[in-house]
Amino acid sequence: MDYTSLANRFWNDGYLVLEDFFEGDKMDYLNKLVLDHFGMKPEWEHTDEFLEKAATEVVPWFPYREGVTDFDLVDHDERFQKLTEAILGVGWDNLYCMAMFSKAGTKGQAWHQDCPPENSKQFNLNRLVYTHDITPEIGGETIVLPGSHKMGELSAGEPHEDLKDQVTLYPKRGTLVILHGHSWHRVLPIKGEFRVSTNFRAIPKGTPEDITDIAVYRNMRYRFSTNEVLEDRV
Ligand SMILES: O=C(O)CCC(=O)C(=O)O
Ligand SMILES: [Fe+2]
Repeated sequence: MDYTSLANRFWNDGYLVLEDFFEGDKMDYLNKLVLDHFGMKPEWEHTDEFLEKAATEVVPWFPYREGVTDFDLVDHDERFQKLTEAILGVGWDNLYCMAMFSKAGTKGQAWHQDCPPENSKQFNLNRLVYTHDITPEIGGETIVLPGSHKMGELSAGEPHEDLKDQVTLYPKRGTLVILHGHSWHRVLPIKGEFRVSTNFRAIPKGTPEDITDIAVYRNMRYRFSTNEVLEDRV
């Protein structure tokens, strides 16, 4: 694996898609673990205001915070760690591991940046692992605007509208998607029974641990720790 050229591509586009990065049987095992945790009808964890305004319907689970270490199957993968280091440099660190579940008929996630983009050196790195196929039938495609990690603040506007030059990703079981936290991205509505993705978030050296507390949407900035709209955008 040519880590340097992959890292260069990442820094150019703001994302990378690597199919068949993880073995299918590991993915099946982790997918079952996530589904067993959530059941098919988990309660929302976010406030009604957030769900409505952010047009984002997803339930997070932080397995390590509950002592569930099975996700080491991914986290301890040497290629995964080397690729992360090629992108973030020495001294990078894990931020947290978050499995995300969305059920049938939900909205997905509106356009957002995971953290404010004003300081280009301060960002989270999403390392998204897909434990089942995302297909046009299932929905929940991940959409990203290439190069947008260098474009500053997400444009204000409709939470879910199509943007020129957006790229639609159909990650499969075992696909790794690496995505810069400043890149403009969203998730389409879910048509199938469920959608699962697991994000092994990482940070470069010197990044505050609460970097993802404030997210930028097209209609607001939102702070999760206080469940607060910090700014309305029009
Ligand atoms: O699940 C995905 O494909 C993307 C989720 C996302 O926006 C994130 O983890 O920051
Ligand atoms: Fe995101």
